[in-house]
Amino acid sequence: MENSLAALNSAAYRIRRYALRMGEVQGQGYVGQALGMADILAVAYRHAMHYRPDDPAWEGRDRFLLSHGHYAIALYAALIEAGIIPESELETYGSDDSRLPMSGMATYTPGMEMSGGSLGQGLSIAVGMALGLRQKSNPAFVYNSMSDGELDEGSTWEAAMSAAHYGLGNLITLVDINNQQADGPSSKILGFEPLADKWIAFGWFVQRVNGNDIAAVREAFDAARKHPESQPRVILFETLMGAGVPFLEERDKNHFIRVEPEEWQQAIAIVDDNNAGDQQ
Ligand SMILES: Cc1ncc(C[n+]2csc(CCOP(=O)(O)OP(=O)(O)O)c2C)c(N)n1
Ligand SMILES: [Mg+2]
Repeated sequence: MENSLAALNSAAYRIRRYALRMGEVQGQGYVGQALGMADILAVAYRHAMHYRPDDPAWEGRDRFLLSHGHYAIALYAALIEAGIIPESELETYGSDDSRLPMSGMATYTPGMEMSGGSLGQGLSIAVGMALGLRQKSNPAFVYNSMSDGELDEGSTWEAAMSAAHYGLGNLITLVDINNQQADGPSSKILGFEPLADKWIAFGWFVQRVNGNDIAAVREAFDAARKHPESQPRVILFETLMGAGVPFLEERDKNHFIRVEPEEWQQAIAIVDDNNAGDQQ
């Protein structure tokens, strides 16, 4: 699916809006991550990935693994944008019997390819899936979305090494470098730089871009898909938690957001205004 930058910007706007509404429904949530990744998810679901909204289990689909299961709100917003989940369902977010629980669960939600919660698992699962697809001559890509906190997990690097060993050109990893995790800035908790050099040394095709610049994000997805070598690909996205809502961007601690009840509507009004400005 090819889309103009204007169409991708409006998709990112809607993803932000859906995520904020889910935050409002529960009064709290991992909304900063969803705002930070909205541009990446818009490009993934409106430009890069192949899927059938009315048949989410279609064998030819590209797989999107949410390794950072606590980002579920971000993926639900993208799945609504993709037409896989109806918009009305966001009103059920986090409630009993909802298909949209607080952490990603593969058995609950169409389009959720793995159950999350325990960090550092996605890349290993993605390696297995990519090997399986190759075995079946299925040309689909596996996208593994992970957080910078997951760089602290040894399993991530074991999987990175095996992906290169097996020459998995059908595997694309997206790393959300928001430089935050539960206990503070990721780079202070466990330094990960020079990050591009590390992935290169592990045998990957590496790009590092601003994850909130939708044109750069689109270019990076295209280059990752078209890269001619049989090697796995990683895109290191630098993102801003809370992107698009200045009073959320500026908070010190954004890992889990709980704001005053009226502030959700204020945040929605800000993204609505930005979107209206973009359209003029
Ligand atoms: C294996 C594992 N260890 C610890 C946790 C607890 N935990 C939940 S979210 C989180 C922060 C991880 O960093 P990141 O995903 O970068 O945080 P964010 O960017 O969302 O603030 C941690 C440590 C977990 N879910 N799984
Ligand atoms: Mg982080």
